[in-house]
Amino acid sequence: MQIILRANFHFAMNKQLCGEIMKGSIKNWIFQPEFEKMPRDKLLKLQEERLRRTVKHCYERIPLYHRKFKDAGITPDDIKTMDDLKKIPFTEKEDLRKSYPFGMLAVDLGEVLELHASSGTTGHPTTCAYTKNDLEVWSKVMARIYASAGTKKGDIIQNAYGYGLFTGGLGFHYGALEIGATVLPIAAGGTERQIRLAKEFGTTILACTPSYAAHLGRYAKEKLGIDPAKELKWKSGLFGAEAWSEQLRERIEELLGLEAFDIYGLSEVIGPGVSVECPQHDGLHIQEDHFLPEIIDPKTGEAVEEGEAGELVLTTLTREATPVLRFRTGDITVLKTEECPCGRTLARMGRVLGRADDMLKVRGVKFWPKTVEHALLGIKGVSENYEITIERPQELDIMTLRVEPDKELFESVGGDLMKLKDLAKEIAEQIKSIVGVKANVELVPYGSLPRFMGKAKRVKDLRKET
Ligand code: DLL
Repeated sequence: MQIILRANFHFAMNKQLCGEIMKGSIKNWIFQPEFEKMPRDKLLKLQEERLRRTVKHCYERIPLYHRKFKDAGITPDDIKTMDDLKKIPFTEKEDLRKSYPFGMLAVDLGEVLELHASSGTTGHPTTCAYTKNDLEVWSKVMARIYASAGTKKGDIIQNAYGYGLFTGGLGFHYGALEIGATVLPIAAGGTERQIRLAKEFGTTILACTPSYAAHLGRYAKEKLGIDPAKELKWKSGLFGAEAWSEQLRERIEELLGLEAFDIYGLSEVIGPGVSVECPQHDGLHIQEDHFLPEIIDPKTGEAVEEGEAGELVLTTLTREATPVLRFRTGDITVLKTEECPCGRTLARMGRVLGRADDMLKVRGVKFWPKTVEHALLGIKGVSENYEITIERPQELDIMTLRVEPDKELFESVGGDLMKLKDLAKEIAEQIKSIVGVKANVELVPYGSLPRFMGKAKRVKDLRKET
Protein backbone atom coordinates (compact mmCIF):
# COMPACT_ATOMS: atom_id res chain seq x y z
CA MET A 1 0.00 0.00 0.00
CA GLN A 2 2.82 2.32 0.93
CA ILE A 3 4.43 1.56 -2.44
CA ILE A 4 1.23 2.31 -4.34
CA LEU A 5 0.76 5.69 -2.73
CA ARG A 6 4.32 6.74 -3.47
CA ALA A 7 4.06 5.64 -7.08
CA ASN A 8 0.92 7.63 -7.75
CA PHE A 9 2.43 10.55 -5.94
CA HIS A 10 5.24 10.55 -8.46
CA PHE A 11 2.87 10.73 -11.41
CA ALA A 12 1.00 13.56 -9.74
CA MET A 13 4.16 15.39 -8.88
CA ASN A 14 5.36 15.16 -12.47
CA LYS A 15 2.11 16.69 -13.64
CA GLN A 16 2.60 19.67 -11.37
CA LEU A 17 6.05 20.17 -12.74
CA CYS A 18 4.79 19.79 -16.27
CA GLY A 19 3.28 23.27 -16.43
CA GLU A 20 6.63 24.83 -15.77
CA ILE A 21 8.61 22.58 -18.03
CA MET A 22 6.22 22.90 -20.96
CA LYS A 23 7.26 26.53 -21.12
CA GLY A 24 10.72 25.25 -22.05
CA SER A 25 11.93 25.31 -25.60
CA ILE A 26 11.99 21.56 -26.20
CA LYS A 27 9.68 20.65 -29.05
CA ASN A 28 8.38 17.15 -29.13
CA TRP A 29 8.79 15.24 -32.38
CA ILE A 30 8.20 11.62 -33.16
CA PHE A 31 10.81 9.57 -35.00
CA GLN A 32 8.63 6.60 -36.05
CA PRO A 33 5.02 7.80 -35.83
CA GLU A 34 3.80 4.67 -37.63
CA PHE A 35 4.73 2.71 -34.48
CA GLU A 36 4.78 5.33 -31.73
CA LYS A 37 1.28 6.58 -32.61
CA MET A 38 -0.18 3.25 -33.65
CA PRO A 39 -3.78 2.74 -32.48
CA ARG A 40 -3.65 0.40 -29.50
CA ASP A 41 -5.82 -2.31 -31.09
CA LYS A 42 -3.41 -2.47 -34.04
CA LEU A 43 -0.45 -2.43 -31.67
CA LEU A 44 -1.90 -5.39 -29.77
CA LYS A 45 -2.15 -7.40 -33.00
CA LEU A 46 1.45 -6.57 -33.86
CA GLN A 47 2.61 -7.52 -30.36
CA GLU A 48 0.75 -10.83 -30.45
CA GLU A 49 2.23 -11.71 -33.83
CA ARG A 50 5.73 -10.84 -32.61
CA LEU A 51 5.18 -12.67 -29.32
CA ARG A 52 4.25 -15.89 -31.13
CA ARG A 53 7.39 -15.60 -33.27
CA THR A 54 9.63 -14.88 -30.26
CA VAL A 55 8.19 -17.74 -28.21
CA LYS A 56 8.85 -20.21 -31.05
CA HIS A 57 12.36 -18.82 -31.53
CA CYS A 58 13.17 -19.16 -27.80
CA TYR A 59 11.67 -22.65 -27.54
CA GLU A 60 13.54 -23.95 -30.54
CA ARG A 61 16.91 -22.31 -29.93
CA ILE A 62 17.39 -21.89 -26.16
CA PRO A 63 17.58 -25.06 -24.03
CA LEU A 64 16.59 -23.13 -20.88
CA TYR A 65 13.25 -22.12 -22.45
CA HIS A 66 12.65 -25.58 -23.88
CA ARG A 67 13.07 -26.95 -20.37
CA LYS A 68 10.94 -24.28 -18.73
CA PHE A 69 8.11 -24.86 -21.22
CA LYS A 70 8.31 -28.60 -20.69
CA ASP A 71 8.20 -28.17 -16.90
CA ALA A 72 5.18 -25.88 -17.24
CA GLY A 73 3.49 -28.39 -19.55
CA ILE A 74 3.17 -25.98 -22.47
CA THR A 75 4.41 -25.69 -26.05
CA PRO A 76 4.60 -22.59 -28.28
CA ASP A 77 1.17 -23.57 -29.70
CA ASP A 78 -0.35 -22.68 -26.32
CA ILE A 79 0.73 -19.05 -26.68
CA LYS A 80 -1.61 -17.40 -29.19
CA THR A 81 -2.88 -14.18 -27.66
CA MET A 82 -1.84 -11.77 -24.92
CA ASP A 83 -4.07 -13.64 -22.46
CA ASP A 84 -1.76 -16.64 -22.82
CA LEU A 85 1.29 -14.65 -21.74
CA LYS A 86 0.82 -15.54 -18.08
CA LYS A 87 1.27 -19.24 -18.89
CA ILE A 88 4.94 -18.58 -19.68
CA PRO A 89 7.27 -19.01 -16.68
CA PHE A 90 9.31 -15.97 -15.61
CA THR A 91 12.96 -15.55 -16.51
CA GLU A 92 15.15 -14.51 -13.57
CA LYS A 93 18.55 -12.88 -13.65
CA GLU A 94 19.89 -16.09 -12.11
CA ASP A 95 18.72 -18.06 -15.20
CA LEU A 96 20.90 -15.80 -17.34
CA ARG A 97 23.86 -16.13 -14.98
CA LYS A 98 23.65 -19.92 -15.04
CA SER A 99 23.56 -19.85 -18.84
CA TYR A 100 26.77 -17.79 -19.09
CA PRO A 101 28.49 -17.38 -21.49
CA PHE A 102 26.44 -18.53 -24.51
CA GLY A 103 23.56 -20.59 -23.13
CA MET A 104 20.99 -17.87 -23.91
CA LEU A 105 22.17 -17.36 -27.47
CA ALA A 106 19.32 -18.03 -29.90
CA VAL A 107 21.39 -17.61 -33.08
CA ASP A 108 24.69 -19.03 -34.31
CA LEU A 109 27.67 -17.16 -32.87
CA GLY A 110 28.62 -16.21 -36.42
CA GLU A 111 25.44 -14.09 -36.64
CA VAL A 112 26.44 -12.03 -33.60
CA LEU A 113 27.96 -8.64 -34.38
CA GLU A 114 28.37 -7.32 -30.86
CA LEU A 115 28.74 -8.83 -27.41
CA HIS A 116 28.33 -7.13 -24.03
CA ALA A 117 28.70 -8.60 -20.57
CA SER A 118 27.40 -7.24 -17.29
CA SER A 119 30.04 -6.63 -14.65
CA GLY A 120 28.97 -9.59 -12.56
CA THR A 121 29.82 -7.97 -9.23
CA THR A 122 27.18 -10.03 -7.45
CA GLY A 123 27.78 -13.34 -9.18
CA HIS A 124 28.51 -14.60 -12.68
CA PRO A 125 28.23 -11.99 -15.39
CA THR A 126 25.49 -12.19 -18.01
CA THR A 127 25.91 -11.96 -21.77
CA CYS A 128 23.93 -9.73 -24.13
CA ALA A 129 24.46 -10.31 -27.82
CA TYR A 130 23.23 -8.38 -30.85
CA THR A 131 22.68 -9.50 -34.44
CA LYS A 132 22.72 -6.97 -37.28
CA ASN A 133 18.96 -6.64 -36.93
CA ASP A 134 19.22 -6.21 -33.13
CA LEU A 135 21.65 -3.33 -33.65
CA GLU A 136 19.23 -1.76 -36.12
CA VAL A 137 16.37 -2.01 -33.61
CA TRP A 138 18.62 -0.57 -30.89
CA SER A 139 19.58 2.36 -33.13
CA LYS A 140 15.93 3.02 -33.97
CA VAL A 141 14.64 2.96 -30.39
CA MET A 142 17.51 5.19 -29.31
CA ALA A 143 16.69 7.58 -32.16
CA ARG A 144 13.11 7.73 -30.82
CA ILE A 145 14.56 8.68 -27.46
CA TYR A 146 16.63 11.51 -28.89
CA ALA A 147 13.61 12.77 -30.86
CA SER A 148 11.54 12.77 -27.69
CA ALA A 149 14.11 15.12 -26.15
CA GLY A 150 13.98 17.41 -29.21
CA THR A 151 17.27 16.28 -30.82
CA LYS A 152 17.70 17.03 -34.52
CA LYS A 153 20.32 16.91 -37.23
CA GLY A 154 22.62 19.85 -36.43
CA ASP A 155 22.63 19.10 -32.71
CA ILE A 156 25.92 18.08 -31.12
CA ILE A 157 25.50 15.28 -28.60
CA GLN A 158 28.00 15.06 -25.77
CA ASN A 159 27.86 11.36 -24.98
CA ALA A 160 29.35 11.10 -21.50
CA TYR A 161 28.10 7.58 -20.75
CA GLY A 162 30.79 4.93 -20.38
CA TYR A 163 31.72 3.25 -23.67
CA GLY A 164 32.75 -0.40 -23.58
CA LEU A 165 30.91 -3.34 -22.08
CA PHE A 166 28.41 -1.04 -20.35
CA THR A 167 25.57 -0.55 -22.85
CA GLY A 168 25.13 3.18 -22.16
CA GLY A 169 27.89 4.59 -24.37
CA LEU A 170 27.27 2.55 -27.50
CA GLY A 171 23.48 2.69 -27.22
CA PHE A 172 23.52 6.49 -27.18
CA HIS A 173 26.12 6.46 -29.93
CA TYR A 174 24.07 4.32 -32.32
CA GLY A 175 20.96 6.41 -31.72
CA ALA A 176 22.87 9.59 -32.51
CA LEU A 177 24.06 8.18 -35.83
CA GLU A 178 20.53 7.02 -36.68
CA ILE A 179 19.04 10.44 -36.07
CA GLY A 180 21.79 12.13 -38.06
CA ALA A 181 23.03 14.39 -35.27
CA THR A 182 26.72 14.91 -34.51
CA VAL A 183 28.07 12.81 -31.67
CA LEU A 184 31.03 13.63 -29.45
CA PRO A 185 32.03 10.21 -28.06
CA ILE A 186 33.75 11.67 -25.02
CA ALA A 187 32.67 8.85 -22.64
CA ALA A 188 32.50 9.25 -18.85
CA GLY A 189 35.24 11.02 -16.90
CA GLY A 190 37.78 13.77 -17.57
CA THR A 191 35.42 16.35 -16.11
CA GLU A 192 37.52 19.39 -16.95
CA ARG A 193 37.79 18.31 -20.58
CA GLN A 194 34.03 17.66 -20.68
CA ILE A 195 33.37 21.30 -19.83
CA ARG A 196 36.09 22.64 -22.07
CA LEU A 197 34.81 20.71 -25.10
CA ALA A 198 31.20 21.55 -24.30
CA LYS A 199 32.17 25.19 -24.53
CA GLU A 200 34.50 24.97 -27.52
CA PHE A 201 32.26 22.72 -29.63
CA GLY A 202 29.01 24.20 -28.39
CA THR A 203 27.44 20.81 -27.60
CA THR A 204 23.65 21.06 -27.35
CA ILE A 205 22.65 17.70 -25.84
CA LEU A 206 24.16 16.07 -22.76
CA ALA A 207 23.86 12.32 -22.17
CA CYS A 208 25.17 10.84 -18.89
CA THR A 209 24.02 9.56 -15.51
CA PRO A 210 22.11 12.15 -13.45
CA SER A 211 24.73 12.05 -10.69
CA TYR A 212 27.47 12.84 -13.20
CA ALA A 213 25.37 15.63 -14.72
CA ALA A 214 25.14 17.30 -11.30
CA HIS A 215 28.88 16.86 -10.79
CA LEU A 216 29.65 18.37 -14.21
CA GLY A 217 27.59 21.44 -13.36
CA ARG A 218 29.17 21.97 -9.94
CA TYR A 219 32.66 21.41 -11.30
CA ALA A 220 32.15 23.92 -14.11
CA LYS A 221 30.94 26.57 -11.68
CA GLU A 222 33.24 25.98 -8.76
CA LYS A 223 36.50 24.88 -10.33
CA LEU A 224 36.40 26.59 -13.71
CA GLY A 225 34.26 29.62 -13.02
CA ILE A 226 31.93 28.72 -15.89
CA ASP A 227 28.17 29.04 -15.42
CA PRO A 228 26.81 26.18 -17.56
CA ALA A 229 23.29 27.64 -17.61
CA LYS A 230 24.60 30.85 -19.18
CA GLU A 231 27.77 29.88 -20.99
CA LEU A 232 27.07 26.40 -22.38
CA LYS A 233 24.51 25.52 -25.04
CA TRP A 234 23.02 22.36 -23.55
CA LYS A 235 19.27 22.40 -24.15
CA SER A 236 18.32 18.85 -23.19
CA GLY A 237 19.86 16.20 -21.00
CA LEU A 238 19.24 12.46 -21.41
CA PHE A 239 19.80 11.02 -17.99
CA GLY A 240 19.35 7.46 -16.74
CA ALA A 241 20.95 4.19 -15.65
CA GLU A 242 20.12 4.89 -11.99
CA ALA A 243 17.15 5.98 -9.90
CA TRP A 244 17.00 9.74 -9.33
CA SER A 245 14.50 12.03 -7.62
CA GLU A 246 12.38 14.93 -8.89
CA GLN A 247 14.40 17.19 -6.60
CA LEU A 248 17.61 16.17 -8.34
CA ARG A 249 15.97 16.83 -11.69
CA GLU A 250 15.05 20.37 -10.62
CA ARG A 251 18.56 21.03 -9.40
CA ILE A 252 20.21 19.71 -12.55
CA GLU A 253 17.87 21.74 -14.77
CA GLU A 254 18.65 24.90 -12.87
CA LEU A 255 22.37 24.27 -12.69
CA LEU A 256 22.81 23.29 -16.32
CA GLY A 257 20.04 25.37 -17.89
CA LEU A 258 18.55 22.43 -19.77
CA GLU A 259 15.45 20.25 -19.78
CA ALA A 260 16.14 16.86 -18.21
CA PHE A 261 14.64 13.64 -19.63
CA ASP A 262 14.56 10.35 -17.79
CA ILE A 263 15.79 7.39 -19.86
CA TYR A 264 15.33 3.79 -18.76
CA GLY A 265 16.72 0.52 -19.99
CA LEU A 266 18.66 -2.58 -19.04
CA SER A 267 21.31 -4.74 -20.67
CA GLU A 268 19.30 -7.97 -20.54
CA VAL A 269 16.58 -6.44 -22.70
CA ILE A 270 18.51 -4.10 -25.04
CA GLY A 271 20.49 -1.53 -23.01
CA PRO A 272 19.19 2.06 -22.86
CA GLY A 273 16.16 2.47 -25.14
CA VAL A 274 13.34 0.64 -23.36
CA SER A 275 11.52 3.83 -22.37
CA VAL A 276 11.83 7.60 -22.34
CA GLU A 277 9.97 10.67 -21.13
CA CYS A 278 8.31 12.95 -23.66
CA PRO A 279 8.14 16.70 -22.91
CA GLN A 280 5.05 16.08 -20.76
CA HIS A 281 7.39 14.54 -18.15
CA ASP A 282 4.52 12.39 -16.91
CA GLY A 283 5.95 8.89 -17.18
CA LEU A 284 8.24 7.17 -19.65
CA HIS A 285 6.83 5.81 -22.94
CA ILE A 286 7.79 2.16 -23.37
CA GLN A 287 8.75 1.13 -26.91
CA GLU A 288 6.00 -1.46 -26.74
CA ASP A 289 6.33 -2.69 -30.30
CA HIS A 290 9.70 -4.12 -29.21
CA PHE A 291 9.35 -4.63 -25.43
CA LEU A 292 6.21 -6.00 -23.83
CA PRO A 293 5.67 -4.73 -20.27
CA GLU A 294 3.78 -6.27 -17.36
CA ILE A 295 3.64 -5.20 -13.73
CA ILE A 296 3.47 -7.96 -11.14
CA ASP A 297 3.35 -8.22 -7.41
CA PRO A 298 6.97 -9.20 -6.67
CA LYS A 299 5.87 -11.57 -3.91
CA THR A 300 3.08 -13.50 -5.64
CA GLY A 301 4.04 -13.06 -9.30
CA GLU A 302 0.41 -12.09 -10.06
CA ALA A 303 -0.48 -9.12 -12.25
CA VAL A 304 -1.47 -5.96 -10.36
CA GLU A 305 -4.21 -3.51 -11.42
CA GLU A 306 -3.20 -0.80 -13.87
CA GLY A 307 -1.78 2.18 -11.95
CA GLU A 308 -0.62 0.08 -8.99
CA ALA A 309 3.07 -0.26 -8.28
CA GLY A 310 4.88 -3.53 -8.72
CA GLU A 311 7.83 -5.15 -10.44
CA LEU A 312 8.33 -4.48 -14.12
CA VAL A 313 8.54 -7.64 -16.23
CA LEU A 314 9.65 -7.36 -19.86
CA THR A 315 9.45 -9.66 -22.86
CA THR A 316 11.48 -8.81 -25.96
CA LEU A 317 9.37 -8.96 -29.13
CA THR A 318 12.00 -8.54 -31.83
CA ARG A 319 15.32 -9.49 -30.24
CA GLU A 320 17.13 -12.18 -32.23
CA ALA A 321 20.41 -12.95 -30.44
CA THR A 322 19.43 -12.96 -26.76
CA PRO A 323 15.63 -12.76 -26.51
CA VAL A 324 14.02 -12.97 -23.06
CA LEU A 325 10.52 -14.02 -22.07
CA ARG A 326 8.92 -12.40 -19.01
CA PHE A 327 12.23 -11.17 -17.59
CA ARG A 328 11.90 -9.94 -14.01
CA THR A 329 13.71 -6.61 -14.00
CA GLY A 330 13.58 -6.12 -10.22
CA ASP A 331 12.58 -2.49 -10.88
CA ILE A 332 9.50 -1.14 -9.12
CA THR A 333 7.22 1.15 -11.07
CA VAL A 334 3.64 1.68 -12.29
CA LEU A 335 2.14 1.37 -15.76
CA LYS A 336 -0.60 3.33 -17.48
CA THR A 337 -2.02 3.08 -20.97
CA GLU A 338 -4.16 6.25 -21.07
CA GLU A 339 -3.51 8.60 -23.98
CA CYS A 340 -0.71 11.13 -23.68
CA PRO A 341 -1.09 14.68 -25.01
CA CYS A 342 2.21 14.23 -26.89
CA GLY A 343 0.42 12.00 -29.38
CA ARG A 344 2.20 8.75 -28.61
CA THR A 345 -0.09 5.82 -27.92
CA LEU A 346 2.67 3.82 -26.22
CA ALA A 347 2.03 2.96 -22.56
CA ARG A 348 3.93 4.88 -19.92
CA MET A 349 5.79 3.60 -16.87
CA GLY A 350 6.31 5.80 -13.84
CA ARG A 351 9.82 6.83 -12.88
CA VAL A 352 11.53 3.87 -11.24
CA LEU A 353 11.09 4.02 -7.48
CA GLY A 354 13.93 1.63 -6.81
CA ARG A 355 14.90 -1.98 -7.23
CA ALA A 356 13.09 -4.59 -5.19
CA ASP A 357 16.49 -5.81 -3.96
CA ASP A 358 17.79 -2.30 -3.14
CA MET A 359 14.95 -1.51 -0.80
CA LEU A 360 16.29 -0.77 2.65
CA LYS A 361 14.68 -1.91 5.85
CA VAL A 362 15.84 -0.01 8.90
CA ARG A 363 14.22 -0.78 12.24
CA GLY A 364 11.33 -2.29 10.34
CA VAL A 365 10.72 0.72 8.07
CA LYS A 366 11.07 0.02 4.36
CA PHE A 367 12.22 2.70 1.95
CA TRP A 368 14.29 3.29 -1.15
CA PRO A 369 17.45 5.43 -1.18
CA LYS A 370 15.65 7.70 -3.67
CA THR A 371 13.22 8.73 -0.90
CA VAL A 372 16.16 9.90 1.21
CA GLU A 373 17.38 11.95 -1.75
CA HIS A 374 13.88 13.39 -2.15
CA ALA A 375 13.87 14.48 1.52
CA LEU A 376 17.42 15.84 1.48
CA LEU A 377 17.28 17.89 -1.67
CA GLY A 378 14.15 19.66 -0.54
CA ILE A 379 16.31 21.44 2.06
CA LYS A 380 18.08 24.66 1.21
CA GLY A 381 21.85 24.59 1.66
CA VAL A 382 22.18 20.82 1.16
CA SER A 383 24.29 19.54 -1.75
CA GLU A 384 23.53 16.44 -3.88
CA ASN A 385 26.38 14.57 -2.20
CA TYR A 386 25.34 12.20 0.53
CA GLU A 387 26.05 8.71 1.79
CA ILE A 388 23.82 6.35 3.74
CA THR A 389 25.47 3.88 6.10
CA ILE A 390 23.51 1.26 8.00
CA GLU A 391 25.03 -0.77 10.79
CA ARG A 392 23.80 -3.13 13.46
CA PRO A 393 26.36 -2.97 16.25
CA GLN A 394 24.01 -4.82 18.62
CA GLU A 395 20.33 -5.56 18.12
CA LEU A 396 19.25 -2.23 16.70
CA ASP A 397 19.88 -0.81 13.25
CA ILE A 398 21.66 2.51 13.13
CA MET A 399 21.41 4.70 10.07
CA THR A 400 24.01 7.40 9.57
CA LEU A 401 23.59 9.98 6.89
CA ARG A 402 26.71 11.84 5.83
CA VAL A 403 25.78 14.96 3.95
CA GLU A 404 27.80 17.76 2.41
CA PRO A 405 26.35 21.25 2.74
CA ASP A 406 26.55 23.12 -0.55
CA LYS A 407 29.75 25.01 -1.31
CA GLU A 408 28.29 28.43 -0.64
CA LEU A 409 27.02 27.54 2.79
CA PHE A 410 30.19 25.63 3.68
CA GLU A 411 32.33 28.62 2.81
CA SER A 412 30.02 31.10 4.51
CA VAL A 413 30.84 29.44 7.87
CA GLY A 414 34.53 29.22 7.01
CA GLY A 415 34.33 25.41 6.94
CA ASP A 416 33.26 25.27 10.59
CA LEU A 417 30.55 22.60 10.51
CA MET A 418 29.70 23.20 14.19
CA LYS A 419 28.06 26.40 13.01
CA LEU A 420 25.63 24.34 10.90
CA LYS A 421 24.09 22.42 13.79
CA ASP A 422 20.64 23.73 12.92
CA LEU A 423 20.93 22.40 9.40
CA ALA A 424 21.85 18.93 10.69
CA LYS A 425 18.81 19.08 12.97
CA GLU A 426 16.55 20.11 10.10
CA ILE A 427 17.84 17.24 7.95
CA ALA A 428 17.20 14.72 10.73
CA GLU A 429 13.66 16.06 11.16
CA GLN A 430 12.91 15.89 7.44
CA ILE A 431 14.24 12.34 7.18
CA LYS A 432 12.12 11.31 10.13
CA SER A 433 9.02 12.91 8.67
CA ILE A 434 9.40 11.90 4.99
CA VAL A 435 11.27 8.58 5.23
CA GLY A 436 9.90 7.63 8.62
CA VAL A 437 13.18 6.60 10.16
CA LYS A 438 15.62 8.15 12.62
CA ALA A 439 19.00 9.02 11.17
CA ASN A 440 22.21 10.28 12.76
CA VAL A 441 23.12 13.17 10.54
CA GLU A 442 26.78 14.08 10.10
CA LEU A 443 27.61 17.12 8.08
CA VAL A 444 30.91 16.60 6.30
CA PRO A 445 33.14 19.12 4.48
CA TYR A 446 32.10 20.10 0.98
CA GLY A 447 34.05 17.95 -1.50
CA SER A 448 34.83 15.12 0.93
CA LEU A 449 32.40 12.45 -0.34
CA PRO A 450 33.05 10.48 -3.55
CA ARG A 451 31.81 11.75 -6.93
CA PHE A 452 30.60 9.30 -9.59
CA MET A 453 31.08 9.22 -13.35
CA GLY A 454 28.77 6.24 -13.84
CA LYS A 455 26.10 4.81 -11.55
CA ALA A 456 26.33 6.38 -8.10
CA LYS A 457 26.87 4.13 -5.06
CA ARG A 458 25.50 5.96 -2.05
CA VAL A 459 24.48 3.15 0.28
CA LYS A 460 26.77 1.16 2.56
CA ASP A 461 24.76 -1.55 4.24
CA LEU A 462 27.31 -2.96 6.66
CA ARG A 463 24.75 -5.32 8.21
CA LYS A 464 25.12 -7.59 5.19
CA GLU A 465 28.82 -7.96 5.80
CA THR A 466 28.50 -9.18 9.37
O1 DLL B 1 21.84 1.08 -17.06
C1 DLL B 1 21.12 0.91 -19.37
C2 DLL B 1 21.03 2.40 -19.43
C3 DLL B 1 22.14 3.13 -19.79
C4 DLL B 1 19.82 3.04 -19.17
C5 DLL B 1 22.06 4.51 -19.90
C6 DLL B 1 19.73 4.43 -19.29
C7 DLL B 1 20.85 5.15 -19.64
P1 DLL B 1 22.26 -1.86 -16.85
O2 DLL B 1 23.65 -1.47 -16.52
O3 DLL B 1 22.00 -3.27 -17.26
O4 DLL B 1 21.72 -1.00 -18.03
O5 DLL B 1 21.37 -1.50 -15.59
C8 DLL B 1 19.99 -1.69 -15.64
O6 DLL B 1 19.71 0.14 -14.07
O7 DLL B 1 17.36 -2.54 -14.12
C9 DLL B 1 17.53 -0.25 -13.29
O8 DLL B 1 17.64 -0.83 -12.01
C10 DLL B 1 18.61 0.81 -13.45
N1 DLL B 1 18.14 1.90 -14.33
C11 DLL B 1 18.38 2.10 -15.63
N2 DLL B 1 17.80 3.24 -16.05
C12 DLL B 1 17.14 3.76 -14.98
C13 DLL B 1 16.33 4.92 -14.76
C14 DLL B 1 21.60 0.37 -18.03
N3 DLL B 1 16.08 5.82 -15.70
C15 DLL B 1 19.38 -1.22 -14.33
N4 DLL B 1 15.81 5.10 -13.52
C16 DLL B 1 17.86 -1.26 -14.36
C17 DLL B 1 16.05 4.21 -12.53
C18 DLL B 1 17.35 2.89 -13.88
N5 DLL B 1 16.81 3.12 -12.67
